[in-house]
Amino acid sequence: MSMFCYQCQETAKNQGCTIRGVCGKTDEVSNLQDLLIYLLKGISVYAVKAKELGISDEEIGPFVAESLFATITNVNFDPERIEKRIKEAFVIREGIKNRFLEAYRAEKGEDFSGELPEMCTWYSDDVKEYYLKGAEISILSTEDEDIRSLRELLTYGLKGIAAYTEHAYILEVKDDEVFDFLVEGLAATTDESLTADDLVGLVMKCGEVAVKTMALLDKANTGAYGNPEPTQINIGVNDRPGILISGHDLKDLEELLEQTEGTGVDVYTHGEMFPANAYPAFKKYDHFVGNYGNAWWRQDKEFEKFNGPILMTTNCLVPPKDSYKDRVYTTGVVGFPGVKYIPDRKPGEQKDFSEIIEHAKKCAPPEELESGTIPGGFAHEAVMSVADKVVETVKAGKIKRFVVMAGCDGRHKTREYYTKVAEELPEDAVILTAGCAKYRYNKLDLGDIEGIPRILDAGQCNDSYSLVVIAQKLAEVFGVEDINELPISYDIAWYEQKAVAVLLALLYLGVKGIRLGPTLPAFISPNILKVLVEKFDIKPIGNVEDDVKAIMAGE
Ligand code: SF4
Ligand code: SF3
Repeated sequence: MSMFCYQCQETAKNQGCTIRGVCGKTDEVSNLQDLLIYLLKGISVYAVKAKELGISDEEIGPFVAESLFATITNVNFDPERIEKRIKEAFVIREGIKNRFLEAYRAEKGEDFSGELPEMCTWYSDDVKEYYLKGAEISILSTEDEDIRSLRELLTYGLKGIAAYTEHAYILEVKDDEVFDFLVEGLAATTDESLTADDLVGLVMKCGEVAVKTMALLDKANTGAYGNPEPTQINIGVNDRPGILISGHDLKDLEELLEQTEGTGVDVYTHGEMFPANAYPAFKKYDHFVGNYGNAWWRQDKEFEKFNGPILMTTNCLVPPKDSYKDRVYTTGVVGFPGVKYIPDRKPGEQKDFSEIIEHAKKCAPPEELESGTIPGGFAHEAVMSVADKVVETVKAGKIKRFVVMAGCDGRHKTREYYTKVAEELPEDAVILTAGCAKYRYNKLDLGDIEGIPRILDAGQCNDSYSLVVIAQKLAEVFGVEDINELPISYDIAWYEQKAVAVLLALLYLGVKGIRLGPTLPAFISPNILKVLVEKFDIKPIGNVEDDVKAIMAGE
């Protein structure tokens, strides 16, 4: 075994990737990422201790968030970029260590002599050692299967929170309590004295902070770009060259749209950038044509046909084929060896997209994949503006059930389940969705109920908060105290770690009876699964017919 990773739904044999990631991550990168997380934990141990003495370091929260984000599935495959982060982590760790030791001496009148875990002290400037150390301190070095399971569940939840908080931070919205929890949670994973119950408590707190972070991001996005509006989004193409932008970063899109205006180059979204087409701030651009293609995992075929350059702002990047690799650009936390990188914005300036724009001008227009429009833009504000009508329709028995089918899409054939559920649900059921899971059914013509579309798409996985707001609002208007009394069922598809954060958020809010698929996470041990089943009645997806029946019966 040369690596170990089981953080995503597509992990090998639903047990763990041990030689090379199914996602394409090499053992080298996997071990470097493990070492990076190890050092983030070392930083966090010092940060928690320093905070007890009233010391904080503004640099740590954003660095930890960005670094965790870089380790999410399909974000960064570039060993050099991870090595660079490891070196930065040593510097940051040294800084907080010294400040802590100084403050300790000042307060106690003596030097700190307590024990520290090895992630606080291990150092090397030899890159070859990084690889070896990463392999040595792998996830499997925690021997107790249940403790390992809880530590990883917490870590993956933190990765999801890190991504959301990073997106908000880019839009200059932050909450120090979220940054504090990132370090509190990471430090807790090093604490050998914590029991499984303690860790379950922290996992629940992770859900609480995930709700808070998603609310923060919602505020950041709507504050900057307005509330998404119900929009028929074009899925066809124009006859001019274009740039395809994917991932979740709206700030990158904003600046790209501004810089491409009047250049003769169009802009299209791919994958999780699709919902951007419903924001008033972006809709105003005539050269913002619409969405091209489907969910992330189909990019190898679709990028080939797009003909123009592609900008990957976050996950999910699939190792690019040679046929279009020279047209792929990464930015932010994304990286891939041999692929061009657009550096971060300097303070007070925009990112410089001139190279990708010039590249686009030399390319042929995109090949048409499909034509027509599909609806988007049903975030909380839009749904709430028709709340009266929704309530009326439910009370009249014309809507029997809402089915939350949010989450991720992925390659597994078993995900056809979600298409079939969407098709099989009776005509009085409405699907609430967010995330790239929607691509399994958002091009089906499911019609509407009294003008309310049967698929209400709240946006990116980052916008799952909208679904929480909608559920809470429905609870209010129906006068129910317990969210589980609402006619809402949850049939969630997961793939990467942001979905883990969303799942923990739902558990924290007390949602019971969630169906999770296409497989349960490999990192959940049998005992921890038992806890989740007992406390929250979580269940794996079953067959379509039985599940649809059970969902409609509120089971
Ligand atoms: Fe395997 Fe998923 Fe980890 Fe990639 S992210 S190495 S596919 S478990
Ligand atoms: Fe999709 Fe990667 Fe998760 Fe944002 S783009 S939902 S998988």
